[in-house]
Amino acid sequence: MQTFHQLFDPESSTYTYLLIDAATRDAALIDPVDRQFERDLALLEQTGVRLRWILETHAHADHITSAGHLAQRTGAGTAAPSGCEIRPAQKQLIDGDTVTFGSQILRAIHTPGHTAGSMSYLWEEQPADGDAKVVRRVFTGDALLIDGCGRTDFQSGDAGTLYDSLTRRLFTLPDDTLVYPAHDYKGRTHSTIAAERASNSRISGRTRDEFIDMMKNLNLPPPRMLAVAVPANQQLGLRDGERVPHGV
Ligand SMILES: N[C@@H](CCC(=O)N[C@@H](CS)C(=O)NCC(=O)O)C(=O)O
Ligand SMILES: [Fe+2]
Repeated sequence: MQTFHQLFDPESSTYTYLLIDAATRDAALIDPVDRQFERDLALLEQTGVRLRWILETHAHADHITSAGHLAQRTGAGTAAPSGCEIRPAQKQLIDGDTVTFGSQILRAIHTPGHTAGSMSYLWEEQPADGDAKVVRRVFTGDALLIDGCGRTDFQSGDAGTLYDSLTRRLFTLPDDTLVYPAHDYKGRTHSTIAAERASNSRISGRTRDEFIDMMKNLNLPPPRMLAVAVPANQQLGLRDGERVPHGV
């Protein structure tokens, strides 16, 4: 069966990822978007999986998550970086924590800089057939984007910290690690650590100070939903009085 699905929300250019353990049909979902709720439920039904965990890479500033409502509907657990103040999430992740679904393991790598809490998640997919090759994917949220990186000019952003996360944590992963970001604004789906280390136009060839200077001068307009999205996402998209199950 297909064990990996990459889904796209065109309005915010957000990628959502469904990861499946073929042996047990247990699954994990990363960064779901509220307006894609029905699409995601349909995919869960169509694939016949049991959703174990819904994970957030950070408190997004540009769209609202469906994590809370999907957890209510499916009974899945919710996991979020401990530094993101996403209080209703059942599992508050710190660096090195793991989340399991079937025989698969997702490992949290703290990659602050876009926001202080931001996490990347490493999945070394264990094949159902013991002889097949392990596929290594890292879900980088808005820390590392394809030929780019998350901005550092709002929330708890810090360019120097992002530089350290990129160069010391992500670029030290094996070359063939596939990079799957939370957004791409140009239709690209994925990259590799080797390619980003060699030619990411924001980072490669820049010293830490040069990177900080360049990030200070990006002058990007704020995301349209910034003021609404961050507080909503810190509640997993739940409204007053709504709760998520703590069942896993
Ligand atoms: N135009 C988008 C802004 C998107 C945006 O700022 N995205 C953030 C992620 S939350 C980012 O880090 N972008 C990196 C960049 O544009 O270089 C909106 O209004 O939502
Ligand atoms: Fe973001």
